[in-house]
Amino acid sequence: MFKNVIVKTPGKSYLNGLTTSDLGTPDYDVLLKQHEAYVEALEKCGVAVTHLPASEEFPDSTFVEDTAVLTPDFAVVSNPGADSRNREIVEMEPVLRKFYDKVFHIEAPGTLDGGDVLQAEDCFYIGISERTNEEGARQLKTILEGEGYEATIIPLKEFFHLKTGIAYVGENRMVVAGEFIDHPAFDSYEKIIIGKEDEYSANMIRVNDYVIIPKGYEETKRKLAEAGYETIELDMSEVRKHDGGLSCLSLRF
Ligand code: CIR
Repeated sequence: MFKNVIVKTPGKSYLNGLTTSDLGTPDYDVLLKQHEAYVEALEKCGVAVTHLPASEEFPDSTFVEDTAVLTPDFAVVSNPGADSRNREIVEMEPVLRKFYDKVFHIEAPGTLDGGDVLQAEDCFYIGISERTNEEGARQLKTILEGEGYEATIIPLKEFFHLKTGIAYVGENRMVVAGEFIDHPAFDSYEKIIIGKEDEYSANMIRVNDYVIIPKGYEETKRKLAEAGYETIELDMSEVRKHDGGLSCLSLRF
């Protein structure tokens, strides 16, 4: 069960943020509405929402997930791999300290984005990506193992972040797309397989009694219903334009 989430309103500078997509320029007003709907959905899931104001200095800072890795007992402040995003952690750490006494850090030359970290019960999976390097992954693995968790490092082949293509929805079930469908690291899980066309919908979040999924993926919705999950669908169009998904917009703990 998650009790808390942290979110941050997107600033107008979001339009100048990083993206590799060719989906066009985000509409800021629509983005704000989509973010509001996201917060409402989280409230429906029964979590307390810490809602941070927009930070114009950091165009991508609404993607709070990348700044930390959180467990019930401790926080790990990440060291984001994109230069323009790295100092987002300076704004986030004081917020985390309100909830946590035990705070670890990923230190340079290690880099790590929270989007590359997936938790499934007591096991963590850490992707090595364009943003998370081997040193950052190794540091996180050492921290997690020192605290009694298991951690497996997964070099990525295609996905942007690890969680771009995989989600843990509880009950030993992994939602997998692309390179993770046949990845041996996930063989012990029951898999919900997402086809190429629906790949974007693999970035979903289980929050207490609901699974929040992007709107417009009927097959994904059907597969989750078949597995017994109640879903909430959200339009993510303006978030997707800047390579973001449902997990990126919150820290859940
Ligand atoms: C970036 O390039 O960093 C942002 N435009 C998107 C970050 C998405 N975050 C995530 O997948 N955890």
